[in-house]
Amino acid sequence: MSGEFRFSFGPWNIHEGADPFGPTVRNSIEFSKKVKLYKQLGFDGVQFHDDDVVPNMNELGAGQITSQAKKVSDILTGEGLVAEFVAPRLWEDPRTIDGAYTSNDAACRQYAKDRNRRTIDIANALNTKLIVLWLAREGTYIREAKDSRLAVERITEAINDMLAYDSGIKIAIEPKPNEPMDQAFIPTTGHALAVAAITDAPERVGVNIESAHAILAGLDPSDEMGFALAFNKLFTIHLNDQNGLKFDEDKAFGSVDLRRAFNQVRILDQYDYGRNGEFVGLDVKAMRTQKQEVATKHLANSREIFLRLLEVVRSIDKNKIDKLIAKRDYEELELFIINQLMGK
Ligand code: XLS
Ligand code: MG
Repeated sequence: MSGEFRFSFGPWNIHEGADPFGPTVRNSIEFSKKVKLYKQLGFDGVQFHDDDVVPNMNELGAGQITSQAKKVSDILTGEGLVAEFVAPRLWEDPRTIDGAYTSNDAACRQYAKDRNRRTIDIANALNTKLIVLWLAREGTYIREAKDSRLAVERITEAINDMLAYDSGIKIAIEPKPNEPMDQAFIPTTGHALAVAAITDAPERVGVNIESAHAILAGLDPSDEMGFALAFNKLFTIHLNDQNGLKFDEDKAFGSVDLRRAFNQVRILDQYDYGRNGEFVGLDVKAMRTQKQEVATKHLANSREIFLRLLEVVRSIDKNKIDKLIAKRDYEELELFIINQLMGK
């Protein structure tokens, strides 16, 4: 048994380098140029935010949005690429300042639902049935600002609205414990799957597990993946790395903790990830220090590290692991794993 791995990333992963304390340091690359880099870097799938596909979508009607999205679909086909998913960007518009689905303002909540529907239209135009929901502002800066029970009901209601709008779509909730909010309502895989269970179509709601988000929640990403796999809910993944509990760093996969990365690759391979068409998605950012001409290395490098770890995973003597587990000699097992990672 083994996984089958195809890789994807989003156009936002080729980034100008701005951070909250400084402006851009690299020129923007237009989508028509970015799209040409995918195959060169070893990728087959494109992840999208809705407005990566139709930038001015809030000014257009449904029909116009669909026809613009179809043009992007043709570009992908021309490059031999497929769209992996579309995610509604519900954190930049003035109507999402206080959250989208959990905003205290009914008109803003309605805006978010309407926007979801257009996101689904775009997904259909791109021939993908997967919608990712990163619930960016569904949380609080101060505890008293929102009712946490009502918030979960509102998130569920928004998801139900999407499920009813299109009976073919699947939704992958991407949990994250904080940033931009102080506290998020759906911080972990367990929370996301609990919400999935109370929706109108639980079998169509799963998760997108991002390594850095699990780490920010103090959890091990491979255990989060195992949890989702136990429920058949690992619809997609966002691999990256994270150095401790700080802002979301989106570092290259495996660049901080190789063993933690090894365990993610291991569980994915062990449980045949990708055999139902799932992608190995990356959500990585180039360091701000990277110059323009080398600002895509983080993508190719993350993929290379994944594939190198896959070789390590597949070359490991499983009998040896089983024997050490049977003897309960975990110190020896630890040294064995570390030696494998050190190429010994
Ligand atoms: C941010 C998220 C975002 C999603 C897509 O932390 O990772 O990039 O993956 O909306
Ligand atoms: Mg992500």
